[in-house]
Amino acid sequence: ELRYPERLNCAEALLDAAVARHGADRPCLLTGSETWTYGDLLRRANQIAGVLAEDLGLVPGNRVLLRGPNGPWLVAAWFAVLKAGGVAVTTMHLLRAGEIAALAARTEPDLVVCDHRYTADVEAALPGVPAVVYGGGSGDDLIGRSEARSPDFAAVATAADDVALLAPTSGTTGIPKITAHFHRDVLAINDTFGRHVLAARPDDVFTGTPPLGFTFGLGGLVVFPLSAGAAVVLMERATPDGLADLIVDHDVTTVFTAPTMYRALLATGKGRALTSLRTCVSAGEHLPATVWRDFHAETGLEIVDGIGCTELLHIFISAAPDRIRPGSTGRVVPGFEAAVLDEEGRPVPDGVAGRLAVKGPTGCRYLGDDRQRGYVAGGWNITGDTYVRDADGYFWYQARSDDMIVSAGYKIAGPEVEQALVRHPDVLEAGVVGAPDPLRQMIVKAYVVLRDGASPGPEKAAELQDFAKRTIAPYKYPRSIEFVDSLPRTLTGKVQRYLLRESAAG
Ligand code: 3SK
Repeated sequence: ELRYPERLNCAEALLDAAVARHGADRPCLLTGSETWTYGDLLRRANQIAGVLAEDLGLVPGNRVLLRGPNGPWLVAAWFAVLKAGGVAVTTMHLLRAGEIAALAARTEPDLVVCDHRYTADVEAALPGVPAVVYGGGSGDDLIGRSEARSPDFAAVATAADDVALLAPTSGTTGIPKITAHFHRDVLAINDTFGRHVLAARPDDVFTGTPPLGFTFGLGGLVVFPLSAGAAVVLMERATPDGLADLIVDHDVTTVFTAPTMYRALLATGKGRALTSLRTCVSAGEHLPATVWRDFHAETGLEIVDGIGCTELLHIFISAAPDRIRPGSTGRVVPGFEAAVLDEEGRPVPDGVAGRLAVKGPTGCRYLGDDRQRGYVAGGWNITGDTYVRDADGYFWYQARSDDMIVSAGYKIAGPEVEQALVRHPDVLEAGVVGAPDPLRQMIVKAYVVLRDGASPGPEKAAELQDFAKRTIAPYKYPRSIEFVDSLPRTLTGKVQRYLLRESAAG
């Protein structure tokens, strides 16, 4: 069992402790143009905490919605909120106004901290909520104001089980669920997956593609490297070539990304140049054995697959490199329990497929949500995945057991895309499912019925795709659109998604 002191501030336990242990001069956060040492990050986080607490009136327990692409100031703001005793509401910066409003309706933020390039949607979504902007070089933004502040800030003595993070996760219906995580949970992900699988070292250099607004990224690009005293190279936007070059240029040892990017890295032809890599972590979607083998043949590296979820904060099933069985996600990470259940919630024998359930030190707790009952039973989180466990305790992914579309590591709810499409004046109705895809594993496919007078065709498809990208986060847009005369329905009028899925599978 993991034990933490009763009074624990995870930001202090991570950042102040790293400076004390590894020294202020150690490189911490790098970008293409900047290097922040551990001392720089601590000072800037403290100065921002000063602004939040003293100028903006943040009091412990206040919720701060953070919005921005991966970068050092976002990391500093995250630490600042936590040091000041606030609760960080993590968001994906690509969300549009409607999606932000839906999150805010549930999380009720007291303040927004936003990258200067992403303020428009926030202003539209949260008109009454005070917002402070960073970046853009204006002297009176958060950065400018923080420079006049003391480099020291005494962290608020939060309790280990005070809420530190509110992390949204897309529900299958498109209505987000908000998971609540305690200060101790942030340390617990390092004391489980970090210690037993990753085993990072101070001389490691991390990078990766997941946004910090997704807990996969927050763990992989902040919590794990800082727990080890390692450096992290942060990228705002990753292309396969850009990622490969960055790995080479910075002698990156540890990368966090999804299977789609491992495939794409191979396709760059630069696989053999990735000689500095030691650890490659894959999560977000199932890693097929073929991708594992192709990557191993090209680089000699064994990708560490893992399954995690926002509900449990990070990875709970995985295998360290010397224990990997290609195609299997791995074994339960020490500290967690996992089971495979039938429809009635009873454990099935090894070798039989069922719904994956997990229990552990990091959750699961939804914020004021009736759906808690459907997803959490006796402390077990019922995931949306179908798995088989073998006699050696290895878990083998079979399929999603719900309607979620997992595309290039993003989880996308079909109904949310449908709701976006029907807001277009030419769309009468839409049915959205996943279609198999060689690169992204799944793509979002929309079956669209147009209103009388509108003409189907490639131009209309492109127009609807643009409309979807403007209405919801662009990664959710339907990459394939098929125009149909009607959607298949049951006698009671429900769309028969399984028929659409069969059609999409060809
Ligand atoms: O949701 C996921 O796929 C995930 C994977 C690893 C770690 C954390 C998360 C949320």
